[in-house]
Amino acid sequence: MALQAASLVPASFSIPKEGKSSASLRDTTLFGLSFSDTVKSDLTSSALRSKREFHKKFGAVRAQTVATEAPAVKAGAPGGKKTLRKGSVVITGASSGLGLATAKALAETGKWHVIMACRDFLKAERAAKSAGIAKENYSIMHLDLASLDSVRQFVDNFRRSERPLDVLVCNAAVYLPTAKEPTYTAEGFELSVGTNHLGHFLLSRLLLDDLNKSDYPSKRMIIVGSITGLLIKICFGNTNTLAGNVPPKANLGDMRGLAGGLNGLNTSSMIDGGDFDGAKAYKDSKVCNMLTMQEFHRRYHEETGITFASLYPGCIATTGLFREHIPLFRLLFPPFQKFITKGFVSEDEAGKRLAQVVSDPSLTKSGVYWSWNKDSASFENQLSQEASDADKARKVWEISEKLVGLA
Ligand code: LMG
Ligand code: NDP
Ligand code: PMR
Repeated sequence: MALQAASLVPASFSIPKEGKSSASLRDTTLFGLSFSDTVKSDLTSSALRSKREFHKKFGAVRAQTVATEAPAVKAGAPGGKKTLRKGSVVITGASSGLGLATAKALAETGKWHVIMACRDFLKAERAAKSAGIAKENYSIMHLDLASLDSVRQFVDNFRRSERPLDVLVCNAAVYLPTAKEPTYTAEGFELSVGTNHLGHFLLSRLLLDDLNKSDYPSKRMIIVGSITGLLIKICFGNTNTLAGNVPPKANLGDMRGLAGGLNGLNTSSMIDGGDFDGAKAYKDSKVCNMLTMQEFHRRYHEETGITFASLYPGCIATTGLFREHIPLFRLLFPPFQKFITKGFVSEDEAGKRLAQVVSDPSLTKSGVYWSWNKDSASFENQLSQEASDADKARKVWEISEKLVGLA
């Protein structure tokens, strides 16, 4: 399986040295279908006006692709100062919450072009507009992580856009705490783990090759983790396990459910093989996200120089993540986090934190799980025993690559 994974990276591959320019040739020979045709199918027939907007936008995407072919660093002013081209970052689930706030924070610097990888094109377009993101700083591409076909289609479309990939942010997630019965992705995986972990697992494995081809000085892959099941320093600056101990706790067990495909038919819909619990499924999926980041680091950091990182952005109690929770929870959760746990962070602040992990020159260390203290300074946090277990990480990786058809 390690061989399989390595085969994603072409043998002729060379790692660009920092600061040197080696503009990469991207695969432009994919399929006869045009990008606009593919995304068009996501638009409802009644949305003609937005469709026109989309075509305008799409035109802009194509026009911009030429400019991004420039080498990452080129000699600038006669003084010899080198200039860095705009970075190109893909953010999944950028249509709301943390993803949108991060897109905004990065776009505002003028140094980044954000590819918002979203399942709902019109929602993403409206969100970008109302966040005030300038149109030359973003484009939207369709991605539904609850369908592996869609993930593969996204990768094809992205490659055809001929943009470089400098940073990938796996941010999207669903949380279904009140669901009594499991629901499933297109391939029949329980929806939370299927979307949050397996969809991102396939996406990140496929895009590793593209990241590798980038000549940007600091290439990064970031998977948004959480406090779930972790040791974390929040309250009063002391290590405490309170938040990670709110039941139901994350636990992958022996992964018999995952190995069986989480389909709820001949196997459990839960990773550990237990009865369905939507909150636990989410927390388990976050543990998988953090294990995946570390496995990427172990397998690819040295070879590729890519920085692999995860983070806990703080408790962003106001986002759409809690949309499925009961109204009482949605009402009480923000003040509870603000005034009692003091773990609350606004969407804007959390967006700035994730934007730091994307672009701050001081956050280049790989394999790190970033957190922030109450003065909003970043620090390297410790992962819980389960989330830092190398054998578990390898097992999640190997089972996941079978499930998504990579092994
Ligand atoms: C479970 O239910 C489901 O059963 C499970 O299937 C799964 O979905 C899981 O995690 C998801 O949820 C959750 C249920 C019980 O919670 C609710 O949905 C009800 C809403 C409770 C919201 C919690 C916040 C309560 C805050 C109350 C105070 C807010 C006021 C703020 C105003 C400040 C003004 C200054 O959830 C539970 O886990 C039990 C919750 C029981 C609520 C009891 C409230 C106690 C609040 C005080 C806690 C004190 C702890 C302080 C520690 C702070 C450290 C210093
Ligand atoms: P939101 O619900 O606001 O954002 C989640 C995003 O994921 C939305 O844009 C949503 O799209 C997208 N998404 C959901 N399903 C899919 C799918 N199948 N395909 C593509 N995109 C999808 O929540 P947050 O901003 O809070 O969550 C962002 C990340 O932060 C998550 O990884 C979460 O686990 C993590 N996190 C959040 C914390 C918090 O306190 N809020 C704490 C710790 C971590 P759409 O807009 O179409 O619904
Ligand atoms: Mg939790 C240090 C205190 C702390 C922090 C930082 C969080 C973060 N939470 C804390 C404490 C508590 N929470 C306590 C004492 C309780 C019992 C009242 C509690 C309850 C609670 C619930 C019911 N908390 C929750 C829920 C959710 O449904 C959220 C969840 O688990 O989503 C998966 C949640 C969260 N608390 C947090 C954070 C960051 C969340 C969102 C979690 C995430 O995305 O992983």
